[in-house]
Amino acid sequence: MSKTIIISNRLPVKIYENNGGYELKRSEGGLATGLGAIYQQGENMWIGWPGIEAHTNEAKEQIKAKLSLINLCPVFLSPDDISNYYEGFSNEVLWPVFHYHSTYAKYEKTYWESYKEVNAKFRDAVLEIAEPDDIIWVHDYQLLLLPGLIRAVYPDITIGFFQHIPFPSSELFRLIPWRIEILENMLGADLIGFHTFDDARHFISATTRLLPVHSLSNVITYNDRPVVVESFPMGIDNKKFESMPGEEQVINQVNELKQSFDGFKMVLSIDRLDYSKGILQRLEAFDLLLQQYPEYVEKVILYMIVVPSRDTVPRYKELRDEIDKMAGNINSRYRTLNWLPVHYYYRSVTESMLSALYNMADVCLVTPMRDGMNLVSKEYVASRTSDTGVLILSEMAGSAKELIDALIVNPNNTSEISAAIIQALNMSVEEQQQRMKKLRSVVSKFNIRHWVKIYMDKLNEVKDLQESMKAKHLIRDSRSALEHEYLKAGKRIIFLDYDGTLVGFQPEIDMAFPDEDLYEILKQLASDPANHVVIISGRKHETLEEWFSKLPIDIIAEHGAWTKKQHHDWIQLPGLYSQWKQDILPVLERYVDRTPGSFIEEKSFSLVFHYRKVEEGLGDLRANELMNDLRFITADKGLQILPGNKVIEIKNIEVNKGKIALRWLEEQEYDFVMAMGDDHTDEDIFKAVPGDSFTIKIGGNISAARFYLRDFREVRRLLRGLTFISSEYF
Ligand code: GDG
Repeated sequence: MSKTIIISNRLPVKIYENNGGYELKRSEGGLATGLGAIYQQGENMWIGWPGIEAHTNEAKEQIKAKLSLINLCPVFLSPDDISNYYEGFSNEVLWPVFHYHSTYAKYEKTYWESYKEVNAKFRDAVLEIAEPDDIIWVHDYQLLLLPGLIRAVYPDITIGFFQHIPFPSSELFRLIPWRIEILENMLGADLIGFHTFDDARHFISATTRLLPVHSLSNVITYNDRPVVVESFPMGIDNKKFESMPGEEQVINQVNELKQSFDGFKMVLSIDRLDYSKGILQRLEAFDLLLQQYPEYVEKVILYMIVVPSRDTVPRYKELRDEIDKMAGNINSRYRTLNWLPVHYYYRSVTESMLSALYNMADVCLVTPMRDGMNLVSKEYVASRTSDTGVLILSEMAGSAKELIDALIVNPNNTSEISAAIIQALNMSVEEQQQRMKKLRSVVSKFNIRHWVKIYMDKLNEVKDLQESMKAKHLIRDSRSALEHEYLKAGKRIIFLDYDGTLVGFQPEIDMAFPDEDLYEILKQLASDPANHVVIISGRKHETLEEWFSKLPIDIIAEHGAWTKKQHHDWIQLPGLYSQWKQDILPVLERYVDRTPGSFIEEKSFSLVFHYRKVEEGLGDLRANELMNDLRFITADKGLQILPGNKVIEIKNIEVNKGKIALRWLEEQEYDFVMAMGDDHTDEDIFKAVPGDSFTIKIGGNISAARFYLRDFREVRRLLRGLTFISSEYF
């Protein structure tokens, strides 16, 4: 039976040395709870760094044995690994760039080398226990290379990847010197998850801009494998936070807090020490409030917990010093005999104290500069069983996308934050309850178990999608079936699209002319008396005439508006008109005027807007705009708007590759039909021809064709192969 393996940098456990042995304490974090339902079952496993250095093999074995009792498996890291892979590459390159602090990044080659080595260490640990039909779920930015490293060994294994921190705009991501390797390896996963739609969007645009890959909505096809990119906003263990206020220890702590802060409104702030959390700006906003509204002196306190984190890194130490200074400065300026404005603690607190604080706080102030999600905001909401209290939330936190009934602020705008604090302090109980109820229902519905379930369901769905596409891959394996049918047939018809099928995609349309190799293949193919070869293209008939009229083949131009049978003249499809062009042309010209790199191609019965040379992204934007505009203008003109590969074609509705191909099929009986094409227009042929035809999509996206080939080179190889077998046979 297949098992599930979870991998993250850190195992969800704390290990202590005790009397020459080791003691374990499970982590109580939300992720550990959510994934507990998975990794604690049967043979399933969680692999990660145990957070402790083992100096001897004996120590390693002891730790390993202890962890294996609770389905955990350690990857031991050396002090060098920690300082280069973890503190270095993960926290001094990826963390700052992904949190939009790119100027803090230190692009050290040694960090990168270590990052690669440690990701390979994790891969080795996975390979020790993984089998090809297992499900692998990799977590977070420390292990971006792991999906690709595992995929290289097990090409068909199921791999999910989830990133807990933001994915930045491609303009920031591209600053990283090793961006290509990072993206390629992330694409080793089948499903790539982020907290928000914006992160997913940024990732898709980074891949399509930096790698030669295409995306269709949220599916990126990489090495013939569809990779799905989606947002899965992570939730918390809401039940735990809802029930804790009823526990005796929490009740006692709340009572103690009440005694100490009797008569004061409490604004709560809890974060790890990090420049992404906006702690200094928050203090500034509180300072501003006291400065501008002295009536709040002796009325409100800021209870601020900063949990120690990474403070061996100089940047973090500096931040800590600045927070110390600023908190001290506010206190020294405003404190009175009975009142201290900022209660600042640089330490972590117990879970029960955390719950007591969530319960005590009239306002929870969460103002990160950037945060993948931010669980503190959700924990505060879940803890407010009375439905009172106000959450002030930064629009830069992932959770702001869901918690829309909070007071949403820009964390850089200190006056907006201080105004929000005042609004919160003065909010009526009714309004508090209205807002908090809505917030609580969101947090309760999208909880951590729900998150794990929808992620896993989607991962299975992606695998099914890949399986369904795999049938089409079979052109390699079906080659013998194809050859068998080909040899058996007495009368064959072969429809060949031109651009993208027989030749590669060129930046200039006129550069994509046929070469000697192609002529040779077509000549050979057409020389077999059993073959009827038809080039069926959207190109102008004049161009196709120039290129192919000397070959013993039929030609269909402009998607069927013009046809030419061997030894005959060109015939125009009757009943077509082109007066409509004078209305459409000015519209297209307007678009060309404001879209550098685009141009118009005029054919007898169609107009084409080309944008293959337009800046990535802008072209698609203009194409969408243009399609919307044209929809109205073309409605009553019997025209069709046809989006293709970096083109939009406007043509008579009567002109259709499928319809014209059928005419050929009606004229003669064929016992072998093959059709190849790469874009939307070819789908009409795939649908029109008999179901047992060999329909082949070039490029491998979702299609009505039965098979696919990767590119024009594979097409040529296949066609050349067919000419050989028939000549050998006869
Ligand atoms: C990363 C992403 C994303 C905090 N202080 C204490 C304490 N905590 C707990 C909180 C909360 C957790 O730590 C902090 O989680 P956050 O989400 O707020 O932030 P990061 O640690 O930066 O987490 C973040 C998250 O991954 C999950 O995907 O949301 O965006 O940066 O659970 O309660 N717990 C205790 N004492 C403390 O003093 N016991």
